[in-house]
Amino acid sequence: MKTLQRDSLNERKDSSMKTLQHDNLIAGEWKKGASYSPNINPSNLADVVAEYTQGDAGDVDAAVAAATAAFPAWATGSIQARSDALDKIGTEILARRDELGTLLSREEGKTKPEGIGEVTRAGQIFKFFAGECLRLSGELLPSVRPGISVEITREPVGVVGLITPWNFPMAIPAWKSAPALAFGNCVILKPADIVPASAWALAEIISRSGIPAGVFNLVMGRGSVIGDAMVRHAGVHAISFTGSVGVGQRIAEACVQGHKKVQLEMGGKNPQVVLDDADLGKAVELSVQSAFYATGQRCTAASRLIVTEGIYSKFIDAVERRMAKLTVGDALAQGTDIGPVSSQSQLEQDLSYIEIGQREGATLAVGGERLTRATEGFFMAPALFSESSASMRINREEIFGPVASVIRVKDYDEALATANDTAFGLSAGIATTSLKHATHFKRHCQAGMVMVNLPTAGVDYHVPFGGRKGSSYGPREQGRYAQEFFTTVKTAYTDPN
Ligand code: UN1
Repeated sequence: MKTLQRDSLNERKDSSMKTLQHDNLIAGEWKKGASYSPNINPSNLADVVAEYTQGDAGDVDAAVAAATAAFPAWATGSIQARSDALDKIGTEILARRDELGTLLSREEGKTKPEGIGEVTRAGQIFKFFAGECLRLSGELLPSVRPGISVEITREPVGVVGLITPWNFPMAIPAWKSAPALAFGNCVILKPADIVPASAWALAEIISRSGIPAGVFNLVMGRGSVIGDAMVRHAGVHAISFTGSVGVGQRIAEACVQGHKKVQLEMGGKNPQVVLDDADLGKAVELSVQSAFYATGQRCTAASRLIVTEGIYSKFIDAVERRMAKLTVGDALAQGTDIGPVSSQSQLEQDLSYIEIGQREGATLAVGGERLTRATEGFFMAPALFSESSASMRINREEIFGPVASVIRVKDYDEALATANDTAFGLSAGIATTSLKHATHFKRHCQAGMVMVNLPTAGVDYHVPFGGRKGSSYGPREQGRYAQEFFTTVKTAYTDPN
């Protein structure tokens, strides 16, 4: 598909149309990087959203210098000014949610309602942290030594680097940037290479919010260049990353060497348990939602449907019927349920797992093939494997596409053991009408988030987000808990006499 991308570019040049070029935001100024790269719509490869600059290590140096210079005044400045700026950003995002949601869907490929929903979430996150920065509190304790007091306060960490993935081009930049800024840090945001438009739009809104120059910087470009320079830069004090396990591991190692705080959100292989006593209609709906919406490209997606034998056949039949009604197509077209896969390399990975699953002996019950539509795009039919077993690669490795497999189990105990039989631990769901099993599952599943009769994906913005085992590392994101990562604790002793 690389060739196709080049073709569409040549076409554009031949017709000498002028494509808009977007620059990095460094020290309050828009700065050109070394080159420009086209942002291509995965629903229509002939559609170039715009061109975005590609920075280099020198741009990271400049952004760190700007953030370092801006930090003292921002860190100790008015929390009212911070709150007002965050509120203004949230208000503008919400007012422009249709336009920004459309842009997001055009560059990433999730459907327009999903794009608008994500932008709405981003606006709400800024509003939430506009309040949260006024509520940052400490503790006052007596010392074990008479007459002395001890104050425990939270201070900003310093210059923080935010490295965000392509599957939530606006919500994840928002949920890392908003708490970072709320608690007095200076930010360098490096969005995923294939989705710069939403992050650029966010940076442009932030640049007009009253936040001083240098407090928020955007450096676009390749992870191997910009991300690498950020994690190795001595002037960066913390890195918050969402992305793959492999990259997360390398970032963690570099951060430990450089004594940086680090927060990682990585993969998932989330189980959705369905018990015999589940409400079948509900179980089908939430499984299809979790597995295939947003094209399955969510670290919270359910990819292992663990079903007890009494409901197994009914469940498979009903899921197949439901999947037959899904419309796969252009993300911006009305009536599309499932947009395209976001990139050629992701599509290749998804299709390779269809082969792997079949080779391993799972039954491909529905879908799994590449689809053609009116425009050239990365369309794929959502795939369901049945008769799969827990040891197969399709049930152990994160695929990150519209692919789910069903595992048949005897009873609740086997379902729980199978749910926990994974290297990951982000989200876990159970569909049941049994209070006893729901209660037991909430306590005993090894995941950071548990959903009872709800999809594994699609979380609230005001409560902690994160997982266990190979999924996450470091403090939780979001909600009040975000202060754990974006502040550092100071313990002050006073003898007033
Ligand atoms: C959600 O399910 O609502 O990258 C959010 C991801 C997660 C976000 C999921 N960090 O898919």
